[in-house]
Amino acid sequence: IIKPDVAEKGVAGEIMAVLEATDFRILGCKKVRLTTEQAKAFYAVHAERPFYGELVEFMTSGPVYVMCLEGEDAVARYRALMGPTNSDTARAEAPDSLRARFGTNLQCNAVHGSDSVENGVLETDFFFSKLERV
Ligand code: 3AN
Repeated sequence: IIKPDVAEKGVAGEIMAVLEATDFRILGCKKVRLTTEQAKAFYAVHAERPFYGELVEFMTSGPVYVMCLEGEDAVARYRALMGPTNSDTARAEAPDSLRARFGTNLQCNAVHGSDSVENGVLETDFFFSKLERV
């Protein structure tokens, strides 16, 4: 997901170009504005975390681009490409990562990625029908 902090900054194409240049195939892609209910459902795993409310508010604050990606070792490779959760940490530890380059801080960190293959399946099923993944 290209999150609301950057989705309308004109860098979505740049982020997608990085993905394609690093051997990810974009099987599905769309721009959506999540409702509160949808964002709550998507982040249900974080429901007990103290930042859940803020996270839902942030993720519904503007449009996002959601993508379904395919590639060799895609989850691990994409998480490395994203960098650490906090963009400030990312700038110190992984300056070429997407969160270092495009994000601002812990919450406004530009991009989301699934943390396991299992969650990748659940999360892409959340956004895409079979017809939309080609
Ligand atoms: P990641 O996205 O690196 O897997 P998670 O799953 O721990 O990180 O967190 C999900 C999202 O919640 C993060 N991308 C970030 O936007 C937000 N987040 C995580 N920790 C905090 C926090 N302490 N305060 C505010 N937002 C947070």
